[in-house]
Amino acid sequence: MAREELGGERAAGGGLLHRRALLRWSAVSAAGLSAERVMAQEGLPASMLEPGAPLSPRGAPGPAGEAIRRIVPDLAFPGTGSSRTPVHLLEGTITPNDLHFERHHNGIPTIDPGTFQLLLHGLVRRPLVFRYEDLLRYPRESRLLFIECSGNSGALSASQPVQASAGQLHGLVSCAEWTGVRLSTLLDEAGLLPGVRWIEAEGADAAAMTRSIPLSVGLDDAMIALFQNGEPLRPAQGYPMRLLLPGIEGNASVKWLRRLKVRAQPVFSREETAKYTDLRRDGKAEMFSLRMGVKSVIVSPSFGLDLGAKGYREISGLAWSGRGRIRSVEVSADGGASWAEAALGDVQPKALTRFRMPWHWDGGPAVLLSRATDDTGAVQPTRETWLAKQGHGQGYHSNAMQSWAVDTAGRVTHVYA
Ligand SMILES: Nc1nc2c(c(=O)[nH]1)N[C@H]1C(S)=C(S)[C@@H](COP(=O)(O)O)O[C@H]1N2
Ligand SMILES: [Mo]
Repeated sequence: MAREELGGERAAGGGLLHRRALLRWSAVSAAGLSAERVMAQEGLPASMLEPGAPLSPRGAPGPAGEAIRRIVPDLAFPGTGSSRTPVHLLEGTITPNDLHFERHHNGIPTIDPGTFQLLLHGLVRRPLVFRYEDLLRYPRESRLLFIECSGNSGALSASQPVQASAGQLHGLVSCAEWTGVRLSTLLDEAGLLPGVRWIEAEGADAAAMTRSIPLSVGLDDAMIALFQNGEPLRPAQGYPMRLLLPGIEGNASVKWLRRLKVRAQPVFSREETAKYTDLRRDGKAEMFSLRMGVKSVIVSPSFGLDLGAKGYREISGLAWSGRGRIRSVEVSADGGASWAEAALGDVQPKALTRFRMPWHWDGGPAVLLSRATDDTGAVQPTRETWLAKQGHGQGYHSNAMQSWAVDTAGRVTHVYA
């Protein structure tokens, strides 16, 4: 363990340091060995004494990577449910494809891209049919975008804080570089007729997932995604093609997309009436509350990732907004009494943003919280504010602030601050 000297000024209570704090790490290890003595005492490591492993056509994670797994529940119908991204075990903002969360309503269909077709019909001048290979010939764009299930963080509506990892609580969000064809390009080609307001999207899975998308969303930045982090979509993510609606609740990004019907009215399908609506206090339900709110979560430290020795640590987490870019993330180490602004990594609209906050843990109890603001000025609500709008038992679209308590032993638990 290296010793550090704090060159940065305190930015808020509980040991938060300025986000540009300069830390001067001492070059002396805990055992008091200097680098020269280590070099002199130990010969070359075994890895330098024989040739390494051969090349391979497809790489595999090393032991540390292999241990990072999606959180998969035990289900009666294993194809129907969701697996979560272990956000607390990952760094940066990009979710590796084999760790992207999954939400399937009736399993992953097997689809032959050679015969698969996307139909575009309804209130258009020319109905069109696209084969996969046709779409591959259209102009493409690539964008870093998150997908978040509107059921994500639903556990925050429980009366007692659920003791679970950040991945278990918030892992129905992932972020990838998606490449595909703008939906507006295809709509332009088909030619919209007057009176068009909605687009019905239907998946080719056994759930026949069907959603109505407002035309404004379809004409804005909606994409037919074909590639995910550089490779063709994974079957779990909708291969050969999916709708991808930046910033919109994940459910509407219909996977295995087989049909788009341009309409004057919404379909009022099961997934936009019985499900994915927001029951309010007055007993009415909001429908088509599609845009995901501004949100942040601290993933390190978090439940299951206890603190070791006191001293310097980085508090780090993820922030995102369905409305655009993250403008700022504030962090508190004293349960919300004082706040300091975190440093932000690369900030892209409707994508995950990494935030980092230097912290000197003095070994005392602390309550960690984060609060994001997006570029529309929207601020992440407290849990109380968020709950005040929800009808009984509602958990969709939870973007409330979440707190972790740290005790003197460094143990991290979920608390309602
Ligand atoms: N055809 C189809 N599309 C679908 C679903 C589905 O079950 N079938 N699930 C939806 C839900 S609820 C979510 S949150 C996202 C999840 O996308 P992912 O599995 O790629 O993470 O896909 C959406 N698209
Ligand atoms: Mo979802």
